[in-house]
Amino acid sequence: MIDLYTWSTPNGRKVSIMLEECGLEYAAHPIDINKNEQFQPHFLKISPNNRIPAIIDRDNDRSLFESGAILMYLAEKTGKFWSKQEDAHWRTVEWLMWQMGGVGPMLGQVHHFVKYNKGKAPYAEERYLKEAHRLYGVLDRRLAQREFVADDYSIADIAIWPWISRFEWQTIDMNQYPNVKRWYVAIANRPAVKKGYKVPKDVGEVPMP
Ligand SMILES: N[C@@H](CCC(=O)N[C@@H](CS)C(=O)NCC(=O)O)C(=O)O
Repeated sequence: MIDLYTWSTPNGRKVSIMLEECGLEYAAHPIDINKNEQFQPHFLKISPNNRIPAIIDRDNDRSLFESGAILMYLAEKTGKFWSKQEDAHWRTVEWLMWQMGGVGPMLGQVHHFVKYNKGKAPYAEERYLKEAHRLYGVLDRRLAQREFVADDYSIADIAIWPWISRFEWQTIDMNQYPNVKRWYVAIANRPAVKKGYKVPKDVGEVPMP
């Protein structure tokens, strides 16, 4: 049994999608970041960086924060979505880190400046939109050669996909990135993804390009 502390955001959805994909039993506990619930002392004990998501694995009482670490932990626990074959294993890590270091932080800034604070900082909008297009281009070129980013469907895809699901917020026309679009739609149609997307609350269907 896993306790998941989360909210309806890309980083939170990575973990609910992974839990659904692995078929693990879990209970979702909403941490409403719009109400600053991420600063509650009980949450800070397991997530000292005051950010969702975090988990507690009740099988061993281990707690973890940082979505990338949680995905790796759940993949190791279940033996799913992270190849043990050496090349595929490290390709998965490579693209997972690409998400954690690039896609998340940069697209997060696009949401901040372009979606929520449009017109306040034109240079920031230009910079982060340019970076968003660069990252979509990198992903598109990668997916031109393969079905998924690493080997088979993996924690790298599970980490990247929820950020791409905000393509409308990012003002991205997915037709400019046909390989990303094909990959995005294929993953969006997975039952576990549709279910995990609605955790901790149903805010509508997965956006389709
Ligand atoms: N690197 C972290 C980022 C987590 C993160 O930025 N979470 C956001 C929601 S997507 C959050 O909790 N924000 C609350 C805050 O900024 O105080 C991870 O991947 O887990």
